[in-house]
Amino acid sequence: MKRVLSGIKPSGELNIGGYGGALHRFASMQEDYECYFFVPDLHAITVPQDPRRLFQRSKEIAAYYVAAGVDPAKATIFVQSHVAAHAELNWLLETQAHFGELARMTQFKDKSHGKDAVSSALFTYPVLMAADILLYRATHVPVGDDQKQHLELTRDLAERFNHRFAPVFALPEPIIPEIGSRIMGLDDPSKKMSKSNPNRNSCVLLQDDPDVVRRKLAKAVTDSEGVVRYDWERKPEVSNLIEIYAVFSGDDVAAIERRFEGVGYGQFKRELAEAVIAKLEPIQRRFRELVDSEELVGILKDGAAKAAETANDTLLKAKRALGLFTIG
Ligand code: AQP
Repeated sequence: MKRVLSGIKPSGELNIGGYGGALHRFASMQEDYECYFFVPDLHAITVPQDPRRLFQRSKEIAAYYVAAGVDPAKATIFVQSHVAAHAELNWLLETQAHFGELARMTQFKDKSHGKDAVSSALFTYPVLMAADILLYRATHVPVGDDQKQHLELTRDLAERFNHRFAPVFALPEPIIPEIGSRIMGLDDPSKKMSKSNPNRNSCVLLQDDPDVVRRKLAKAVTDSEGVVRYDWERKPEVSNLIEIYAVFSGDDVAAIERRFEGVGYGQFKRELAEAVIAKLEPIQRRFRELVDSEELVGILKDGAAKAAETANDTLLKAKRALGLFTIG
């Protein structure tokens, strides 16, 4: 059975980067895989979070999963901190992870750069990510470009554990989509579009009104050539907008280039905005119904119970393999 695990951190308001890299594929994935979609709230707190906002954002991310078409009858939707096995397996795997390999993680280097007080949890974040994946014996993990290194570490830890103790874990394969795996900031195509970027014009939020979407995309940086061509080397700004267009329209890059041949950036950006708005509108409608509803609480309770069954089974096997004194 092919099994997928994926999640989006409740570390800020969801933007079209997370949509392109993750959310927009969730609904179709549930047809081909047994899917676990979770809200990684324990990951979010590796950097400071406002507690009230974190609470609300965790609900929001879960509501977006359902609003974007994930069916709780087909996929398991849950919040990471509702399943205690994540924190437990994290600890077991930390005993197997090497300081040096964690120190090589580029995301840690980026996120800790220039900061005085960095939590030790930010450093060990990839081990928790490995625990998330290995608990469910996920065979496939959809990841954006930036997460490839963490998935490699997951495979290394799984192999190390299986070799030293017993074959408890499955080795996951990455699914890196050709389109949408790196959506960059609208203000600066050298930086990933990110929830924690304080510049609100750097991204389109999933909850932005149509006028805000139009304004932000109209302001997105471009070059002065005036040609809609996909070329990350020479035209990163325009390539980024083409990438977003491809995610939201479903068209391939060549078709987009043909469609906008001889047309200026103004027209391209207007049509891009309409494509984004058309996809977001139904998601926003369903999101508003769900976000503070009992229906969502019910989905998450059922999801946590289902997730815990699989997770606890793996955790018990890992504990036994390590020689911990298990009872029951
Ligand atoms: N800009 C992006 N382009 C493509 N994929 C992206 N992802 C996130 N941003 C982009 C992918 O979405 C999945 C969920 O990501 P996440 O929210 O759990 O973590 P993140 O990558 O750290 O996201 P942010 O927005 O940058 O959050 P902060 O600022 O809080 O760290 C992942 O598969 C990710 O690759």
